[in-house]
Amino acid sequence: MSETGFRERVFSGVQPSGNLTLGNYLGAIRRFVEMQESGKETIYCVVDLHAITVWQDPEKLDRATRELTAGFLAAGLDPDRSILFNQSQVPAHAELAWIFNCVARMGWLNRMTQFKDKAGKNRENASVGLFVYPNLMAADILAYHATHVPVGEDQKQHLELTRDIAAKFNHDFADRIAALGLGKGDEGGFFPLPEPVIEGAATRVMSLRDGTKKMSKSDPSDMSRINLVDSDETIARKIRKAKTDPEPLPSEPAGLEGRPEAKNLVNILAALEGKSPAAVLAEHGGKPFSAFKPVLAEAIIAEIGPIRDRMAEILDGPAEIDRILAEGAERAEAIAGPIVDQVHDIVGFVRSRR
Ligand code: AQP
Repeated sequence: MSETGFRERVFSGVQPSGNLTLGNYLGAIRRFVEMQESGKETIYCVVDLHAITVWQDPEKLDRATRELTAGFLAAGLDPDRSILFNQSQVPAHAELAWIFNCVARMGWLNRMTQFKDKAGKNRENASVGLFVYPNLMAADILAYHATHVPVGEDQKQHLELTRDIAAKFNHDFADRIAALGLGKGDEGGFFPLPEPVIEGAATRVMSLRDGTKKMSKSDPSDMSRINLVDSDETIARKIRKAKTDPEPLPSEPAGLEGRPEAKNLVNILAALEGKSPAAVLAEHGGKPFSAFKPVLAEAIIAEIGPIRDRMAEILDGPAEIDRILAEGAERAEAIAGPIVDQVHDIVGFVRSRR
């Protein structure tokens, strides 16, 4: 139990919107695996409702969902220790998201930089779902009363919005929450204010083609990212061709300022080796990229190679993947269902079917 009166619970999700990248792995999934050891309850979700905020070919979405689940399992998530499921199998997410659509303010969503980045110049043609994506993310987290959310740096703003939604709900319905005896902790709120867990040297892995852009599954250039399914040869080639500058590596982190591509490659090696960027530079400072890149490629292959091979084995048994997702969805529903029922009571909906 945390000091806020809520049970410590971890929730996070990944979209089945393409092949998992090294960014998703270092920024999120590796942290998910570590958090299994934290003693907190861990819930991890393949967020297919989020994926369809941009067009997904239905013939490919089911495969992408199973592939991502295989990626979770291959990376070390254990369905006995964590709840693993796909979002659309648990109706509580969409239901609570609607209520949050009525709590969140237009002005809050207008400030979300991810919507601006993803909608780009074509804002008028973006789906309404893409605009309210952060409300669904808040519902994902708060439907479980989750207290900790491991994410990459890019999701920080959405986490802040989740806290704002939780605080506004707690405030707007404070009297009702108290009257129903549903408040927790010193503050007496119904929802916890969840903490982002953004740690390590690779909270924002950048594109291999442009060190100022995030590495992303949906980047049109495959050379911009390392996919978890890439062969050893492909990984080595992508790192060899990764954009850099002509200078050798500096011997201290200050020397990386203004060199986004160099900084990115150093951060990736630091994350893989569990070191600080300063320690990586103490070892490799002064080397040209022609000497550094093979070391980096080898470290990536050593980490990703076994996961890729295990993923392929797991994907040979799609029925087992579906079984794990179904069982996870039932366990998830058992937590989120009663919480969303209580939200209905708080809001004032009639629940005469109970
Ligand atoms: N480049 C990154 N570095 C560190 N962490 C990252 N994450 C994503 N990219 C990086 C983290 O991975 C988790 C899952 O992300 P997501 O699938 O929900 O969506 P996203 O953040 O929009 O990731 P992508 O790869 O860019 O997907 P697309 O291209 O489909 O939009 C999150 O915790 C995220 O922070």
